[in-house]
Amino acid sequence: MKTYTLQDQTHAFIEASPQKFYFNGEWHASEKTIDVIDPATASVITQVSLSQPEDVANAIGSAESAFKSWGKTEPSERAGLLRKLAELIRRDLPILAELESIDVGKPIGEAEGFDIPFAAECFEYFAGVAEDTEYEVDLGLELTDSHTAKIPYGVSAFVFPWNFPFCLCAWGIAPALAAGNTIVVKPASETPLSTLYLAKLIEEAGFPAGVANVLPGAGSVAGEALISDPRIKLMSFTGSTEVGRHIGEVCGRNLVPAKLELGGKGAAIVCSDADVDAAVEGLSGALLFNAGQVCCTASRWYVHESVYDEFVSKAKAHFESIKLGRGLDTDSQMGPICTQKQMAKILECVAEAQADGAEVICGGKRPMTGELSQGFYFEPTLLAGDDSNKWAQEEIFGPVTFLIKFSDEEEVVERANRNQYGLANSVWTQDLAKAKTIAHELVSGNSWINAHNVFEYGLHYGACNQSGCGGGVNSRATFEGYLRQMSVAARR
Ligand code: TAP
Repeated sequence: MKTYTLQDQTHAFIEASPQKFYFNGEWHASEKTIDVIDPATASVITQVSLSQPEDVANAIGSAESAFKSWGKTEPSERAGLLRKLAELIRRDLPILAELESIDVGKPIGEAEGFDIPFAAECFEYFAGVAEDTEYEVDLGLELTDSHTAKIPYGVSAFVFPWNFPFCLCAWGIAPALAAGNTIVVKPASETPLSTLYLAKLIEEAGFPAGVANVLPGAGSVAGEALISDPRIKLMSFTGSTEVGRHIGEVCGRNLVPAKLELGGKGAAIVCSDADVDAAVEGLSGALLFNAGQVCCTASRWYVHESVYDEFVSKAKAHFESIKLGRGLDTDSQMGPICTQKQMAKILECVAEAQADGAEVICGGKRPMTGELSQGFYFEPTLLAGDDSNKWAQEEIFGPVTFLIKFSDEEEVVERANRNQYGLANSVWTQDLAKAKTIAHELVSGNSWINAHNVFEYGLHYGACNQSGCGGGVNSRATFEGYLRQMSVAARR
């Protein structure tokens, strides 16, 4: 086993405890703090100062003042700062990857190979979009000399979850800043470290004071203060459907547009003519990535009866071969669950699924001996049964999937669509024409073919039903969503 040693700069960052929060170009602290826990060992990494409602109010005030000039900057100036930020993220990639690995529990290779570089790319992508957008579009009408002007909203508020703190933050704030909005960000209380480090880089890149503000704080205190402040002009939330519904209600009262990116229970349909090895590898890889704490993962696997036994035995062998371990041990293939609370929830869901008739084909437990018993680990788990089981339909958010045997391809699409969510599904078949038909029939924001978790900047990633509304991420449409349209007209 190769154990990774943290860089001196990472040590220096976490030793500056309690970490301060950042607004109006300055670092602030409150008397209240929270312990940041390493899920691999349940030990305290550092402490973070929790922002209070008055801090949030002051941050919104500074973002409102900063908007007066930031909203009028040339797109090329904003793009230059975003590219500088991307350059700094790449420079400090090892530090950011280490922070993400110890805070979330994910294997260091995942953080180095995906979370951090993909976030840097996001700032570069939206820098380019900001530069090649037409901000005044002539309407060519007969009775009026008129055009549409695209204008940033003003202060945009962001609340993020704990599963991909750095990457999701980039997906949210890059288009908002590129479009000329100012931002106030509340990261999840469990995983604030990489977002606080990002604030340091934002400061170093030279963004004017007040343009970008980062305030960790409790959802029920700082989060409530942020979402309910009437000075915010746009709300963006990524997290659970339950909290998303509450935020939608609060924003509705203030008539603030809300972009809600919520939970999911993706289906994968493995047809009789699928390449079984590729399906097992692709779906297992997608499910076990980030220990299954991925909103868009597939956790209902509908497998055709003709390939079911082969598929299940290969998936079981794959799941049982996965090496659990600390994110910093470079041979770990899956890390711990991010929080103790989430680990306890997964255990409960599996027990309920079993009580409701599901068979546990492998996993279903947390390791209770040795080093792993100290952390929040959970074994890769295959459940099998009927899709009427509650946990075949509701999000578990862990390395657990539900296998369902089917016989009729037309009927299975209808069954897959009988679910409250609408985030991401996939279809597995060697018949590409059939794949496209099924992909279109599946009701979701994203339909993938012979792959699961497909991301590229420019490819819109959105949601429908209980998985969210009001936006989506990663495309030109996302950028346009951070601009309001105004008509300017004179009679001819
Ligand atoms: P939540 O419990 O919903 O928490 C998300 C964020 O909301 C946290 O920062 C939390 O603060 C804050 N919050 C809680 N109550 C609040 C309130 N009353 N007002 C304002 N903010 C409040 O979600 P989670 O457990 O962190 O994340 C897992 C969920 O996120 C899953 O359902 C997953 O599917 C979803 N998710 C969706 C996506 C997309 S793109 N659709 C991506 C990732 C995750 P505290 O941390 O202080 O509690």
